[in-house]
Amino acid sequence: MRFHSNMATVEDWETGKRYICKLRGKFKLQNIRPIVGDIVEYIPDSNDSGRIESILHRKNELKKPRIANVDQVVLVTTLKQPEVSLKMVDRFLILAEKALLPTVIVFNKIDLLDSKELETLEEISSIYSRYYRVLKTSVKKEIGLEELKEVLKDKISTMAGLSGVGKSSLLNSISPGVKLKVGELSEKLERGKHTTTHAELLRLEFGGYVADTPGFANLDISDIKPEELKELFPEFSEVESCVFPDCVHINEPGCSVKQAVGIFIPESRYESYADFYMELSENQ
Ligand SMILES: Nc1nc2c(ncn2[C@@H]2O[C@H](COP(=O)(O)OP(=O)(O)OP(=O)(O)O)[C@@H](O)[C@H]2O)c(=O)[nH]1
Ligand SMILES: [Mg+2]
Ligand SMILES: [Zn+2]
Repeated sequence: MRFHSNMATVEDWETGKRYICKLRGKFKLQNIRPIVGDIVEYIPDSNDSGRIESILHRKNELKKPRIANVDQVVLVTTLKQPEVSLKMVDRFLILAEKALLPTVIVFNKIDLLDSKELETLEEISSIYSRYYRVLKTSVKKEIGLEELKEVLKDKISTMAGLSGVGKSSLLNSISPGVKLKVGELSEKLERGKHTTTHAELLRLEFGGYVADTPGFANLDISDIKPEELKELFPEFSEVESCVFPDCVHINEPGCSVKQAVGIFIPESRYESYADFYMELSENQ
């Protein structure tokens, strides 16, 4: 469930009882470490302490936030306070696609938007809504919270998103018992202050688990191969085949993806693709 000063809080699968567990010395020797979300075998040694013996195979794993075995990711983002770029959203989405994790995109703080900005939000959400479930929420005005509960109910989920977008605030408002710490934004930069410092799985009163996680400032995509990138944009799979079967959709003639930009493929999504492709090719 969480780590605290090198001890892990383990929740028993059958009884729901929690144990503060030491890790086995051999984990350190083998350079392995359990992470939040891991399913482990443990031996209780007294009422509420014990020792983790082994870590079971992870069905999936994300690096940022660091978590294992979730059913889905809730990516929280904002147009204002902080202003999160679509490129950052797209960066996260390719990492989630690579981890084969379904992602729900939550645009939070919609109470801060005027009518013009709300129109912009509609346009942006239509970029994503064909392939991802999109929610619009406000903690302040209690908008979209029932829908978020429905998304989380009876699943194991993780929150993800930049610092200050309202991940902890959203969880406090749908499950008040969790009492998570929330932080102001820094005034000048309108950036979050990394209030949540550790990932922690929380049990939801209405069923399911969700991890609150520290906000990230950047996302490393360098583990992705340039040729593999096109597979991580679901909209590309809908267009006809390009003339060259190994087309990477950058400069090739007869490229169906490029022809579909602005029609089936939103421009900002293709721009992210081309940018990431360059970045990954340069790294290579
Ligand atoms: N206006 C408005 N402010 C919000 C909303 N949700 C959260 N906030 C504010 O945004 C600030 C940051 O919220 P947090 O919940 O701490 O953000 P976080 O994503 O958990 O941030 P980290 O833990 O640093 O990653 C707080 O001052 C919240 O009160 C919202 O819907 N509307
Ligand atoms: Mg937080
Ligand atoms: Zn192509």
